[in-house]
Amino acid sequence: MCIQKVLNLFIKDEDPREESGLWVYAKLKSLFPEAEIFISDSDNYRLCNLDNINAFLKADLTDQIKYETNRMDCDDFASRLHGQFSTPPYSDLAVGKVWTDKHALNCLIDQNGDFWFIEPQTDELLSELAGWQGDKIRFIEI
Ligand SMILES: [Ca+2]
Ligand SMILES: [Ca+2]
Repeated sequence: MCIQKVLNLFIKDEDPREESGLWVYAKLKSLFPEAEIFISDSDNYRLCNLDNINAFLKADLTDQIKYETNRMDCDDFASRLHGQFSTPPYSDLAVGKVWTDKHALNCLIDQNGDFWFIEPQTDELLSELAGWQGDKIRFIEI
């Protein structure tokens, strides 16, 4: 799917579920009580339609970039993908960046209120961390 078609999906997302920053904070804190949670926006967040997110991830080329130790490794993939979601019409989506004890990756909250990890190196959505991604969430910025 080309990026213009992906843009249209988000522009035409006519009945999005939105929740406040406080709601997002409470959701994340209930899932990861020991993690530091940083909420960037005071406005409402648009919860993610997973079909649209998968179309976005398919069109976006972050996962195609060649891995290089330090210069283009997990933190850079996660920052790049978070950046790709940081212009309208995507920038009010509940998509963020996560640091675990071993790894950096991304996350989202879907329209059912469920939390997902996004692995920016493979475009996979995961309900739980795989072992190599770490055991403990340290920080989430959303
Ligand atoms: Ca991709
Ligand atoms: Ca790096």
